[in-house]
Amino acid sequence: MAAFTQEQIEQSAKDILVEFEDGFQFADIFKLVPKAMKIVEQVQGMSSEDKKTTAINLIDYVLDHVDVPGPDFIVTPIIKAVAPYVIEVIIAASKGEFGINVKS
Ligand SMILES: [Ca+2]
Repeated sequence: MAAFTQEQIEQSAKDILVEFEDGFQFADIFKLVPKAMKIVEQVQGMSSEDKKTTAINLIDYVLDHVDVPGPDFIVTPIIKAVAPYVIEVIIAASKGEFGINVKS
C-alpha cells in the first residue's frame, strides 16, 4: 500500500481531532505525533518512507484544523516544521539508541 490518499488522511484525522477540540498546546505535539505514528503502523504493507509521509500528512492535516497558541498563520507552520524531528526522535528511541532503560 502506498501513502494515504487525502480521503484516508481526513478519515484518520477525525479521530485525532476530537482530542484537540479545546485547542492545541505546544506540548500536544508529543501526543499528536505518536498518535499519527500508531495509525500508520497498523497499515499492512506500507514502506517506512510512505509511513513517514503519511504520518506527516496526517499531522499537518490535524494542525490545519486546530487552534494553536497565538496567531495560527504564524504558529502552525512552526509546529509543522518541528513534527518531522519528533518522528525521527521517536524512531531512534524505539531502536534503543538512547539506552535510557538499559540496566547496568
Ligand atoms: Ca490560535
